[in-house]
Amino acid sequence: MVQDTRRTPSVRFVACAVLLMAAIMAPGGHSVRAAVQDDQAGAGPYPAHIHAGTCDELGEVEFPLTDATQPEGEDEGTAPSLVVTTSTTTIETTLDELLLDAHALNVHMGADDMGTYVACGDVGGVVLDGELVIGLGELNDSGLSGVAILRIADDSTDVEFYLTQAAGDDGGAAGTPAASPAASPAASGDEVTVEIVDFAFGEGTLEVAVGTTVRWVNNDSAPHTVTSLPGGDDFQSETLREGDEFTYTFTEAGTFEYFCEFHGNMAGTVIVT
Ligand SMILES: [Cu+2]
Repeated sequence: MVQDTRRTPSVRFVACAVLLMAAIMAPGGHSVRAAVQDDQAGAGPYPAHIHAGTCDELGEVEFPLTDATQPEGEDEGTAPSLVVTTSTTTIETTLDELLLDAHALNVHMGADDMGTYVACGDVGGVVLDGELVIGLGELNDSGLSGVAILRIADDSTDVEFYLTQAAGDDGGAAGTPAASPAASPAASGDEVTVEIVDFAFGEGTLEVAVGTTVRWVNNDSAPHTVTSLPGGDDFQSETLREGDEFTYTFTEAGTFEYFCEFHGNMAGTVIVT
């Protein structure tokens, strides 16, 4: 068992892993999600690779893996599970060769945000009955963790992995109110709310009068920040988890651009007049 501090299993990770293994092993556990939920947090697709090196010190990409996506099909069962994405790839190397040097399975936020890593696992541990099971730990507060299975297949290796959003972060349809955008940003002298949902800041651009207080509410299961450009000089929120808020009062006219530190492609603008 490979153990290091970064992978010391948090309660959340263990909960996820247990849920995942239960889901994987449950007979007939073909809980699939409807396409409607594709834009849900945690739904991917997530690009992934096996890199040389470790999660702490990633090297070159050695084996690209297929993107992790949700299975398509009809929902079955009486209640939806947490969002799960999966990926299966056969790579042209034996498991023995792979284990000779350090390797890590690293997962990225998306094709347009390869710079943000969401989960990673070092390739090592007990090989039992031709299979090595590794844990994929959360990175960058993505809320995503999972399990990968590397299976000996003749002269190649089948790599399969599962990712899920942390339990409680996203209970599926029931937990989060449907996006009924209260974020139709009307300019007002008092307070305007921007809803953070589906990895976006409301409608992106907001126009307000000088003196307006803008209130950002994170309705995503993923954590975000509200960070002014450049460098959070004007305003900088703490990490906003689901349900958290951040407010800032704009006392001067101008154009204020901001972004999320975890998701570089999440950006917004406040135009103050
Ligand atoms: Cu974000």
